[in-house]
Amino acid sequence: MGLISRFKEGMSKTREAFREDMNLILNRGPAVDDDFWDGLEEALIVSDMGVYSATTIVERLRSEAVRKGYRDAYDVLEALNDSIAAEFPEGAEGFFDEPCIVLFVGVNGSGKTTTTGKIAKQAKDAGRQVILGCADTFRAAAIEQLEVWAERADVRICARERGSDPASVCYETIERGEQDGADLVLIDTAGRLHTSADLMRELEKVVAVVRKRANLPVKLVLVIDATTGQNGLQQAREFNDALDLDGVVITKLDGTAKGGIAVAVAHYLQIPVVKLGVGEGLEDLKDFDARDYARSLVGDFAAE
Ligand SMILES: Nc1nc2c(ncn2[C@@H]2O[C@H](COP(=O)(O)OP(=O)(O)OP(=O)(O)O)[C@@H](O)[C@H]2O)c(=O)[nH]1
Ligand SMILES: [Mg+2]
Repeated sequence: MGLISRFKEGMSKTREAFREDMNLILNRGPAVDDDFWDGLEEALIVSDMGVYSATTIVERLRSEAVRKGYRDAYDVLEALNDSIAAEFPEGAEGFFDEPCIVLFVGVNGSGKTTTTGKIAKQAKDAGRQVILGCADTFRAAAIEQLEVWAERADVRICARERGSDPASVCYETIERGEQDGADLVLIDTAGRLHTSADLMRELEKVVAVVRKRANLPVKLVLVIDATTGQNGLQQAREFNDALDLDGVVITKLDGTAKGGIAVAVAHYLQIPVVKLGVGEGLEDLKDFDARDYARSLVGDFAAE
């Protein structure tokens, strides 16, 4: 299955659930009344967009409905994709294109190492000079795991033995990157719970060292597992409060009914979703497109 169809397939549960909810409402008739708006809002909330973004989307549509004179529920649903897409701030396009140092952060098992490897591969294929840094010196197999990805992507890697200071590994990675003329430095960090004060402080320290030593712009990317649903929003808030994030990658969209979390995170944090993980393989990484994403989430009522 191709990347796009895998993504569409993964999101199909969200889409079908939404369509079922909407069909129940539309069966009563196409009138755009209070029941319709309430039903629409509820259906959006159930897709894991979060109450606040669902409310914003519905309010935007409501005022548009008056302004543009939508005649019935189908007119509204036709405009729904645009309204969802409007929740995503700009900045996804070309996020990794300029020379930069990127740190991937997130809770345990969210897909940081996998995403680091996939992005390395994409960049290498595009002719970039890439180096990976393994700042996960905590987990036993972390170094070997990133080494496998470095080999697959055919890029260099800087790692030290387990238990080393992650900030020093970053320092060394940047130094080596400089020597190699690397224009993309990708640093994988250890998974940590956003609720663990000690580990969050450690990460703040790592970021401070990187910023100080950096010869290129530094970008902090949070990796969120879509299947965690609304907990992903809490993670995003805590990581953003501690680090001031630049972008978000949403992973595991190949098998979830919780794709709405991307909307919630983008809405609350006002940071771009920069890539989507749609599988475990080297190539399973998709560029983010707001309208595409909206369409996969709620379907396309206009097309029917
Ligand atoms: N289906 C699917 N699985 C994924 C995706 N991204 C990562 N995984 C899987 O999720 C698991 C965890 O991925 P890792 O990349 O090791 O996650 P991590 O955040 O580095 O984990 P820690 O370093 O332990 O915190 C692995 O089994 C990956 O193959 C994705 O987009 N889709
Ligand atoms: Mg990892």
